[in-house]
Amino acid sequence: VDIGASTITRLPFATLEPEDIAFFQQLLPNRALTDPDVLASANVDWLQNVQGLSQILLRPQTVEEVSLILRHCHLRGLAITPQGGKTGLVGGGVPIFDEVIVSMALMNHIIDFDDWQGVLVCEAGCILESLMQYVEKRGRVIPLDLGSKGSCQIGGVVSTNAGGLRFIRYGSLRSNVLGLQAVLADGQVLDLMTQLRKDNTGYDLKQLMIGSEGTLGVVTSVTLLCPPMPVGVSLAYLGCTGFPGVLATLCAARSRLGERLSAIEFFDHQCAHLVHTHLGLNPPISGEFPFYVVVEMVDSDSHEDNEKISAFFEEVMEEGHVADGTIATTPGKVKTLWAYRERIPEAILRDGHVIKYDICVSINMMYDIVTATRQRFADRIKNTLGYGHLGDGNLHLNISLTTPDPTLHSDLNDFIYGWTAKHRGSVSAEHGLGVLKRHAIGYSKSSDAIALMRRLKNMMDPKGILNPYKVLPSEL
Ligand code: S2G
Ligand code: ZN
Repeated sequence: VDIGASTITRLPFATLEPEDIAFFQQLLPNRALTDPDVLASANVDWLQNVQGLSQILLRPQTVEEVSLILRHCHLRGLAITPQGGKTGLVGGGVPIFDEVIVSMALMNHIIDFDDWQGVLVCEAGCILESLMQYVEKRGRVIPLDLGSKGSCQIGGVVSTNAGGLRFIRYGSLRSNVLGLQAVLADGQVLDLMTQLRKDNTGYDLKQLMIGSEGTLGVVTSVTLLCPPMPVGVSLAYLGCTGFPGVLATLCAARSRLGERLSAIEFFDHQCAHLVHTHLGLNPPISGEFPFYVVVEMVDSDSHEDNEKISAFFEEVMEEGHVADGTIATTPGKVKTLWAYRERIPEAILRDGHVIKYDICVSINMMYDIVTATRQRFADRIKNTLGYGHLGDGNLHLNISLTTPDPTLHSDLNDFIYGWTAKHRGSVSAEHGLGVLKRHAIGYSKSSDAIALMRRLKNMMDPKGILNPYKVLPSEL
């Protein structure tokens, strides 16, 4: 099959036989689905970039069932695709051919919550937004926030090592996931569930599962450290006349707001225009600017918020970094203003066929590639958009086309990945590699590193049945 800019050939895995279906239906009564409508949805990713051919969707409810599924598939040589909320952006959560889909959706129970430490223990299929609601009732927050919170699952975001809007304050899932349980390729259950902040006994095996996108094991449960919920949240929505003003605003936020800074995002005029055009959101400030910055701060004292964020706003205005802006200090207005940033991906999807780049480079140069791409491909693309997590140097460069164009996609890959490699950046900052970006891994990792990853994969999954065609560039 042709996917993105490359062609993939099915590997010699077994094919599903009636005996396999009988086994699965006996193991999972009414939860081993072969209905074509159910499969039609399960086989395609959110961005509609990847369309698999799976003939069966399994919905286990317990880790024992996941273990027996993998044990059977391993013995038979059947490939599997673990599936969470299917909100991934690189085709990691859907089959490429007829892999058996193992959905975690029914494993959505909260197992425990330790009030003393703020540690949540839950199954992999829990939806992020429901976990947010659960812990916030207990005075805690989930240390990540994604636009897809309404449907992404904790097992999927951990397997992807997603970043999101709160990364600058709470750091990576690699530090906030304290433990996990996963089922290995042969069905063995690896129990690394711990609620301890510190455990330095041997190799940190959970880190193999975090970010490996279901290719080394199927995550079935997670233990997550949840920081205290801030009382006061306020947000500034700012218009800047140039990218130097964006960078100066970041510096001012860091020095003026310090540890209270909980998020700082930017987006360009093109993003703001599409959010207005395609989603009908009227701009919150008058006047149009080349760039916008959203700054969120949190505090334990809601009274102080207004003073702090207002002083910050006055400073960046006086310094000339910001030309206009507005401040929100009530939860409702904060949520309204976040929509201008959070819904950019949704707006872009309505602009045509979208090609997404998720790169990390030094913050001061992160917009250079947007300008360079816009100029170099002006006559071949509809819109070039730049937005992302300013504080992390994580740019989302999105290109909309009137129709898909594999040649153009390949030219864009060469140009953008080449630029990223030249500036020693990462060709995937938070979305993972999946199937769409696995061939780009060499722009950010040495051939020795990739060879070691391959040896690790072959040791953990000798038959290669776990989420094949993903993450690593080839099965050889
Ligand atoms: C973001 C969400 C997904 C996308 O908005 O920060 O990571 O479409 C993205 O890029
Ligand atoms: Zn992002």
